[in-house]
Amino acid sequence: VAEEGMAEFQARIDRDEFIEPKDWMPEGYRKTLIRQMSQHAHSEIVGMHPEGNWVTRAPTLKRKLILIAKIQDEAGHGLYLYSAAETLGVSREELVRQLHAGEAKYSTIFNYPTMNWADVGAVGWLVDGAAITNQIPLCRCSYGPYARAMTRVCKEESFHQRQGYEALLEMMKGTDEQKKMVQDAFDRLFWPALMMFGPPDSDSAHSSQNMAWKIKRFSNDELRQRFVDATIPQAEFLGLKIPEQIKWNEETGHYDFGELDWDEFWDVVKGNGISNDDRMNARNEALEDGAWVREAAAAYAEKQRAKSKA
Ligand code: FAQ
Repeated sequence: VAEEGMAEFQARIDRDEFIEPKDWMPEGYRKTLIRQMSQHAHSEIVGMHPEGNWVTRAPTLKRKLILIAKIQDEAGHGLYLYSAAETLGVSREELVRQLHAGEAKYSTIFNYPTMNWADVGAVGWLVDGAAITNQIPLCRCSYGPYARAMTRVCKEESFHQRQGYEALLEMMKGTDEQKKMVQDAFDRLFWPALMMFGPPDSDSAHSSQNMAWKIKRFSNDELRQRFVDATIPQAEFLGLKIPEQIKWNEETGHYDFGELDWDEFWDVVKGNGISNDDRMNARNEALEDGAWVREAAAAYAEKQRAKSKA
């Protein structure tokens, strides 16, 4: 029976049908989706921190408003994703517990600090840009609630990407010092942004099964290449100096960019990045600081329940 179920499940996937929460699914499918969706949700929530660092120091009222709106959007993305993950039978409390206990992963990129205002623009341009490249195919992933959440998330990320690029364009019209800040942000954040796509295909443990289940539609390396090809012309338009190892390859019709520092990547995954501790401390402090709000809300709900019974 299990084998028949599996064959029918794969046949549905092959017909490009969406799998919905109450449908039968293999345990491995459920598990890998909970893993990926929760890591994705955690990334959205932890991703609020590097930009949150700049709300009080945004250079103008307009930039501050845009930044606050963007950070709120990221919180919203985290909430859609936790809700979508809950349809697989895990609670949001449990997922958040795993994050705070250091048991769950989130994207390595958010363990790099935002050192100057240009970094905030670069997060929008490069980090949201990489996120969209990875997430557009997820709008067609086989699990319905995840695919539907991604449709809205991608629309919002597209605004985030443009606002970041526009902030940098503005700085590139400014003083030499401002131009240097943009170059510095690009030099530091470009490579970590490429690591958002995950390890090389040869080291990607989940890829082949997740491609067969159409959770993934393209491999880590394919999406990374797509992002490099789209981003280098944008960097040139900004007037940035492109790293020497990046070269247009006439034969392949793509940019070559050499090997990334995968030791650094795994080191950050393990928790040893520059900002890993800061991010987790900030999350844990926020959890403690917010305890009274949760207690008050629960007490109020209990009171209302008692009243409606009376
Ligand atoms: N960081 O076998 P694979 C955003 C882990 S959202 C940390 O290739 P898979 C919005 C991976 O989990 C950014 N860990 O794994 C925003 C696995 O570990 P496990 C987040 C990573 O799942 C913008 C192991 O390595 N987006 O930025 C990373 O097939 C601005 C082996 O890897 C998503 O999560 C990494 N970079 O492919 C917010 C998108 N890469 O679980 C605020 C959804 C890999 O076995 C401000 N996720 N690992 O212990 C995905 O598409 C996939 O999960 C991949 C990885 C492509 C990330």
